[in-house]
Amino acid sequence: MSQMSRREKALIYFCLLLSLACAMIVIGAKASEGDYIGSWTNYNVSDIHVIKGTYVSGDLTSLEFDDVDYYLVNEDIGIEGFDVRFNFTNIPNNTISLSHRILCEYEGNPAHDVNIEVFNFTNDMWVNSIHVPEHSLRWDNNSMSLNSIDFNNDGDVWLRIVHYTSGVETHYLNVDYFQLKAFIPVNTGEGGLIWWIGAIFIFVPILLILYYVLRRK
Ligand SMILES: [Ca+2]
Repeated sequence: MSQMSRREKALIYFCLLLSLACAMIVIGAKASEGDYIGSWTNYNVSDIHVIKGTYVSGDLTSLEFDDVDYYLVNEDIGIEGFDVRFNFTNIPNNTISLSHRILCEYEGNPAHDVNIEVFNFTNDMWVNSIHVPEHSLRWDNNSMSLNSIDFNNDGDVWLRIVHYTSGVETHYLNVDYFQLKAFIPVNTGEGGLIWWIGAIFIFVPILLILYYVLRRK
């Protein structure tokens, strides 16, 4: 093998430093709490249960698209207006954060309390209430910032929309679109696009160096 020039040596050192920097970024980001490398995956509702209120129309597919095809529930009169459960299943156990996307409309009294809540399996309680206003509201990428250990029970995540106050028969809940979003880190190999890009940047410079050295022999 002939002797390397200073320019060739500099190129090899540069490639090695690039690989090292990429490796540190990938490993460091994975280790930083709240800043994992991974991706958000959307999940459709698996089951709906109207605990209180009166079912009017719609089904699971109504909740999959923003298309004015609603899941519609009428308030019960005189008692707690409605309590509609939206269950999600097969959520990966390594999910570290949960969020949701919803487009719904509460056609009722703005003074009434309508909330989206999530079930805490550790405390056995509905928590993290988000108030739903009277008229149409689109929530997109609205992070609930949940530590999914408490809210992901072996793949099950439960959300509900609840009307605490007494119902009125002319009031309705329309849900056009509802999805759970789960942030899945890449260390299990799911949703690993960003990780793979980082990995490629780690190994490509090394492969280029090997190719260059072998070619010179
Ligand atoms: Ca719809």
